[in-house]
Amino acid sequence: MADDVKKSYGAEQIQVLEGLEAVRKRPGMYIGTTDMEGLHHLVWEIVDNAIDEAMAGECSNIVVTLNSDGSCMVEDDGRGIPVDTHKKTGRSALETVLTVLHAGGKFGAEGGYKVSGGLHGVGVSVVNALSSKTVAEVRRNGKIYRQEYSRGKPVTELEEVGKTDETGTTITFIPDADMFPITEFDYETIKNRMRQQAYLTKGVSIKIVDKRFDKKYKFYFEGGIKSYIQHLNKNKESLGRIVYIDKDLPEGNVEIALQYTNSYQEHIFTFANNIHTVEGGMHLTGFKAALTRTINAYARKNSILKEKEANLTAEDVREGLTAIISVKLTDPQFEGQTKSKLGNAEMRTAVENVFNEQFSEFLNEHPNDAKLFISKCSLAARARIAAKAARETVIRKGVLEGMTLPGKLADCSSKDPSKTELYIVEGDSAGGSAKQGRDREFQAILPLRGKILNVEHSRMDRILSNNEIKSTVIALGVGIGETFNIEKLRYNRIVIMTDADVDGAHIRTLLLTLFYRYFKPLVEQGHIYIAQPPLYKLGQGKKTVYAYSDEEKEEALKEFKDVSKVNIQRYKGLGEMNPDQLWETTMNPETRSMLRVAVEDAERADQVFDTLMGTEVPPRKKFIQTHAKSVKNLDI
Ligand code: 0RA
Repeated sequence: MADDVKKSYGAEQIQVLEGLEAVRKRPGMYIGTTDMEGLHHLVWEIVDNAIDEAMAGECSNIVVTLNSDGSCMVEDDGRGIPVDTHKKTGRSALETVLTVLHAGGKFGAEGGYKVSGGLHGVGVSVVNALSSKTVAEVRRNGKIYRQEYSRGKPVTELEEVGKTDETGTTITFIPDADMFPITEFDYETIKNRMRQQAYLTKGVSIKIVDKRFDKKYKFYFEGGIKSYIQHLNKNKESLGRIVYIDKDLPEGNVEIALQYTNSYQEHIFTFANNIHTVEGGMHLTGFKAALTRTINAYARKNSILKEKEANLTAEDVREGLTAIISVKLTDPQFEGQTKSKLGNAEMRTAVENVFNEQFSEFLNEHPNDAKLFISKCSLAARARIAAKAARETVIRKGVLEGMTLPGKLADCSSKDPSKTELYIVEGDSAGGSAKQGRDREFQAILPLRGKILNVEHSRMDRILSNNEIKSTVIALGVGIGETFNIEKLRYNRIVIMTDADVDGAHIRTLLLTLFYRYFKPLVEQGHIYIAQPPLYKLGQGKKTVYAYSDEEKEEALKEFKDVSKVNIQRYKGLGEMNPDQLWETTMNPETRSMLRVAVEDAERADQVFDTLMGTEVPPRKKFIQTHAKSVKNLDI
């Protein structure tokens, strides 16, 4: 670093340098982790700042470029970070933003930055601190300015490098390899986030360009969250049109879009200042209250609900609903375990009042849509009552109590759930082999006969009347619905073991759907696995090799002396393996490999399950063709 730069720092500035040192000492405090998530946090930080400019109505184009030199460049056509001297630090505003922790846009009156969002951010300075090189270019006042930094410290003065009639900011940074074990950005991760941000910021165009792999994508949604609803519902059958509300209030901006579908699930996504409030909060509470109230009021007024009929419950009016609630406010309070719950009480009343008023107006103006919505809700109410009765019968009969383990379950002898495994096996014959081949100390076997019910198309009462599902639920021990309790899980690992053919894949998907929809914590906490039986057995004389893929088979062939005389057996089903072989290849923890099922992202997983299990056929076909092998791998 140049001496003159160092010398000119005032007392305050020295403190500033210490500030960024703290970021390098404990990066986790600022960006959570230094794994892939933390690495991408750097990108979100810069993009969020550009989005703030867009929310202020000052920016309409953002380009994120991943360069071959490992850098990420974020370009926007906002106002450009100010370059005039900042009174407190004596340095330019640009340098202050890049080197002062939490300086961000909070300039107060003198900086003139109306803080519309971005308050969640840790600040551009954190990105700078964690980058081996940062270059900031600002287009402002008819000029182009440039300054370069390394690990949070300026290495050049702020220079004027040209003229322009445009405005905007370009930040290019290379994540510091001393800070991040992995420094390669992931195109898909960035693309997904950019899609979401583009939906949430109506009218902004966000482009992602990957120079490393020659890929690019552009997002632009004139309809904002209305387009988001269309996207979320694209594989579902919708009921009526999308309701859309966008209102500026003294408390902030409230934007709501919703649409009913004929599915049984509810999907409500909430955001505050473009941050996904996973734990909900005041805006969600206000929305839910208003939804129930408005629908009941309309149904009563128009005699769709008869006098003697009970009100629709909050659950009834949310069945099959896809909704997005996005609020923007000046001083968001994020609470909860993961700081993703909006705490501002004024937002509850703001959302509740606006939605009450505008949704009533919508229902009055669109009586046909109103009828569609309400008949869906009434259907949900009738089903709820029927399902409750069915469930009570089931529970009364003790069918789900641990006492009556299914007869076909071959349980293990260990009662320590942290060590045990349950193999759910397709078919009786494979079940037989598995029962003989297993280590009965810790491995239990549950054979399933034929197909299980597609839970996507059924409600709880029907689901519980399906014998295969009932056996599975009883074997798991955790109960279902309101009786679900993960503490009662009887096995640490639940392993789906099906044949390597289309039927096997179908059964696996049906089981995954069951787990995802009704036992989500089991998926989230990594209890669900997919067994990997071999596809081939190669033999010659006394030598036997198993291959788990076509590539492996080709590799394995090379190990034999006389390649033309190798006996290759292709396993069509688990049943073709004898118990010893099944143990050795698929069940022995010393030698097997399994896939752990991970839910990367609830929204994406949900789409996947909808695509695979929903009623619409074409998207399902496309998905299976393109993603057939992309399950997370974990060898155990
Ligand atoms: C401080 C004040 C102003 C804008 C910004 C920062 C700003 C920061 C970033 C980071 C990436 N892109 C950005 N664009 C703008 C307000 C400027 C004014 O009032 O003219």
